[in-house]
Amino acid sequence: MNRPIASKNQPYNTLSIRALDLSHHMHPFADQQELVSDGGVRVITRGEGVYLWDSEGERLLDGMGGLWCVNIGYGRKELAEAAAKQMEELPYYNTFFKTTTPAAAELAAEIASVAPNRLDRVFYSNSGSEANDTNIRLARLYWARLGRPERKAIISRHNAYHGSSIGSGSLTGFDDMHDIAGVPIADVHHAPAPFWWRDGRGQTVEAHCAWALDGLEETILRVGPENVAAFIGEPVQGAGGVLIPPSGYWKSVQEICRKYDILLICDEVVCGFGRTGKWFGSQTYAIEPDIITTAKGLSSGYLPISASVFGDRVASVLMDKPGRMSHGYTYSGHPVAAAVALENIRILKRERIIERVGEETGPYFQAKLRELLDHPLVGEVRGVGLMAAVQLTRDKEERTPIEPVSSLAKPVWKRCFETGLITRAVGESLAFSPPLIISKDQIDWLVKRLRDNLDQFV
Ligand code: PXG
Repeated sequence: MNRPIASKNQPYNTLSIRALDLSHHMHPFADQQELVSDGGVRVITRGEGVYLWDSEGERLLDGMGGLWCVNIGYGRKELAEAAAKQMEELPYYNTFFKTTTPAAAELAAEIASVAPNRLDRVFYSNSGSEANDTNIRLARLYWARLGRPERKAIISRHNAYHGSSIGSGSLTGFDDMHDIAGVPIADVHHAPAPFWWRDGRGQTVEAHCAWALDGLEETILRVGPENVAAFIGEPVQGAGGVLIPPSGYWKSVQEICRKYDILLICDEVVCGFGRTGKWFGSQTYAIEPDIITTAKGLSSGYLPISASVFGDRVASVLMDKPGRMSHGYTYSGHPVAAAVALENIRILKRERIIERVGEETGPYFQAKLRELLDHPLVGEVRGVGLMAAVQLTRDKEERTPIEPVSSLAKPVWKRCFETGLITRAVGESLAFSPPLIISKDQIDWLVKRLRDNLDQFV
C-alpha cells in the first residue's frame, strides 16, 4: 500500500521517493526496465538487530545481512558513537607518505590480532573490489621486485566473485561480468571450481573434486607456472551459490600452489569476521594464505572499508626493502571508517559473537535448514556457520537443471521479500547470510517462512 502523504509516524513519502529513484538513480546489478515494470524499488528506512523496516512500516527479517556484511546486526549505537567522535576530532586525514591516524594504526593492529596464518601487515582500501585490485597489483610488484616480472598471471576460478572493478571484475568468474571489451584484463585465467550439484551430475563428490583440482593444475601448466603470480579463491564461494569446498579440496589447492611457488590469496570478503563460525574461512578450512582480502564484515557494513592483509613472505619484499610502492587511495585508512571497524571488531570479541556462531547458532541454522530436505522442491542444503544455500529443483533424482535458470528461485525469492523475509536468488538456489547475532527463535521463523513460501510453488 502506498501512502502518498508523509505523516508524523510515517515520515517518508514512498511514492515520491520511488519516483525520484526511478528518474535519477542507476542501480547496481539491476535491469532498470524490470524495476520500472515491477513498480519501482522498496524504500528501506530503518534497521534494528536482524530486522529492517520499509517506508510503509513493514518489517523484514534480513536473511542476507545486507549484502553478506551486517555481521553485528543493525542499530549498534557504539558504532554510531565511534563515528561521531572521530568526525568531531578529525573527519579526514590521509595515510600517504608520512602520516597516519590513531584509528588507522590501531585498526591495523586489531586486524593483525585476529588474522589467520600470522598475517599482520595491512593495506587499506574502501571496498572488496579495490582490495582485490590492490592484491593484483602488489602480487605482481612482489614478483617484479624479486626480478621475476614475467610472473604476472593471476589464476581465479569459475563461479568466483571478487568484485566488479575492471581488475577485480576480471577475477570474478561469471561470463555476464565479462560482457564489455577488455574484460577480463590480460593475464587473468579461470580454472574450474567444484559445484557438485550443478556440474557434477553422474560423478561422486570425490570424482568431481578431483576433476576441479586437475583443471586447476592444467590451467597453471597451460599458462606456465613460471608466469603465474598468484591464485585467488574464496574459502567458500559466496555469490557463486555458497559452494562449500569438498573435503580435502583446499589442502590440495595449497599443495598445488606450493608445488609451483604461487602466492595464495584467500578472498575473505564474505567468509571473514565470523561468517563460517571462525574469524576467517581460512581457519575453518585450514588454509595458510599469503594474502587475505577483507571488507564487508570488517565494519559490519556500517562504513566502506577494506583491507588486504599480508604475511612476511610478501611484506618483507614490499616493506622491508627500499623502493616506493606507488599504490593507494585517497581514503585508504579513512579515520572514521577505521574507528567504526575498530569498534566493530571489539564488539565481536567482547560479546563472543563468533564463538556463538561456531558453537551454537551456526550448527542450529544448518540443522534447521536441512529439515527442508523433505520438501519436494529442495534438492540440497549447503552451508557452514551462518551462510547457506537452499538448492531448488524439480528433479531430486537426476538434478536436471531448471530452464530458464532462476525461473523457480526468483519467484520464491520475490514471495519471501513480499512476506517479510530477505533472501537472495543465486542461479537456482536461495542464499542466506543473516546477521551473526540472529537468535534461534529468529532462525525458526526464517525456516518456517521459507517452507510456507516454498509450499506455494509445489
Ligand atoms: N570478494 C567477495 C568474495 C565478494 O563477495 C567482493 C569481493 C567485492 O566487494 P565490493 O565491496 O567491491 O562489492 C565481494 C562482493 C551478491 C553480492 O548479491 C555479492 C557481493 C557484492 C554485491 C552483491 O551476492 N560481493
